[in-house]
Amino acid sequence: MDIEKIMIGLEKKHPGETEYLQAVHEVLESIEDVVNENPHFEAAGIVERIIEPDRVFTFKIPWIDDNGKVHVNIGYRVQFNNAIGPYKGGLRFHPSVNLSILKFLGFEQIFKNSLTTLPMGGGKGGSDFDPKGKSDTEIMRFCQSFMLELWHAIGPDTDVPAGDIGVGGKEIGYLYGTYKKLAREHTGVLTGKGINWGGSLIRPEATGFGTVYFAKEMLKTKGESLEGKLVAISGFGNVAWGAAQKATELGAKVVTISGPDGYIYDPDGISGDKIDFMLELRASNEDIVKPYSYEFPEAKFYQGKRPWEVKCDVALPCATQNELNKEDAASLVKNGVSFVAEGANMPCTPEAVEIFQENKILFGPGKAVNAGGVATSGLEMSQNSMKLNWPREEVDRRLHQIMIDIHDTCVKHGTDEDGYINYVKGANVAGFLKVANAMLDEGII
Ligand code: NDP
Ligand code: 2IT
Repeated sequence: MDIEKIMIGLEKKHPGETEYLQAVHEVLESIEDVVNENPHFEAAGIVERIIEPDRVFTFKIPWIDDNGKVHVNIGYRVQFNNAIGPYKGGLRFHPSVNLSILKFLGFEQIFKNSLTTLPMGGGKGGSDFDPKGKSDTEIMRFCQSFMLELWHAIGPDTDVPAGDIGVGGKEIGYLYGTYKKLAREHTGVLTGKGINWGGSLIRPEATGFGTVYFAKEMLKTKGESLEGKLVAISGFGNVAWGAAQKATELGAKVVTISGPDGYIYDPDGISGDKIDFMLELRASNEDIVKPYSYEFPEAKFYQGKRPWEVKCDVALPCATQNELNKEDAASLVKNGVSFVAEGANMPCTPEAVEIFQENKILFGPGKAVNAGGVATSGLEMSQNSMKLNWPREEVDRRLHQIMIDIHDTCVKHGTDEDGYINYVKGANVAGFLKVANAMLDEGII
């Protein structure tokens, strides 16, 4: 396989789609050996076919604000690959959203969903709509307009969207209500639903919990546990709070959270009522973490800075893509970090990942580490199909086991000759093999 040639061709077709090209490049580097060892993959054009989405929907979303003013946003759904199950992946509402970002997320989702062991293909969607500062009725009207276009393209056995940045339980509710009205059916077409209308227990905290379950397994390979460890977390959204809660429960001390305005360092640990306050901050729709330092004076706020300058044993980037660069990685290494696990999707730049790996620091990539979110979405789909609800303990037990299994799969496919576990390689190879073999079985289509 000639990676350079494939990348040049892809860039020519999709100029400027930097995040998408970055994600593809990383996967190609990891799977180069298995593709070369399996000429039937090349003969069937598996790589060329897996790196292009099956189709992309783009649509206009007009909506009216509370003052009667008309706004127009752009909506997307990228249906990337359905070789092993219906397209599955979140919706992101954020002003930075563009096709490149959604294609990178949809591409990553193929391998992540494959790793979960559940039958789900890869997809992603969203809009450049900014939910920040919008009233509930504005968000509702926007979601209704979004679904008016999208509902034709999705279905419980076709494509099952969920949440991501800017899309939580509230938005899923409005989207679901609109779908139900248009399709005249009550099915598991979205995940992350409310518990009274088809949702699964544990789904809200699943990504954060899964992240920590995975990190726990990483520590175990070195004979260590989270007990007494200092943990730095970025972000303060859905993934960050679940991770903070579970890490604390397992005996670690979480010393940072962050928002776009800067980060909070709390030497006493962010736990209990402090996590509740973190959730209040997030619900305020203002997206700032500074008020935490007014509420808890022992905590310090660092304006415009990222948490990667603090001393910690474990770093969990849980905010957004490319939020941890090579300088941040060098600073973490200097301060003695031993484990880095990505709660967000692709938060570490390729240069940062290289620094961690060169220094033999165990590094878990998002597609493995944060797969607990979509895995629990898969469990929600199973419950919807069976028309029953599992208790909290049952969902948590399954989630935990799935994370242990993903970890073991990464170790199996990613352990180098010197014993270092290259989780990036392990996740990409294992995720790829299952999908590639399914594509082989299903023919060139
Ligand atoms: P949320 O919307 O709950 O939280 C993300 C928050 O982080 C946003 O409010 C955003 O603020 C803020 N943020 C953005 N950039 C930064 C930054 N540089 N530093 C600190 N904070 C920032 O989203 P989630 O928690 O759901 O998602 C976080 C990450 O986890 C994303 O990468 C997502 O793709 C990934 N993920 C989510 C899953 C899920 O189930 N929700 C599953 C797997 C992965 P602002 O709007 O101001 O930028
Ligand atoms: O990035 C992700 O895996 C998610 N945002 C969750 C997707 C899902 O379908 O639950």
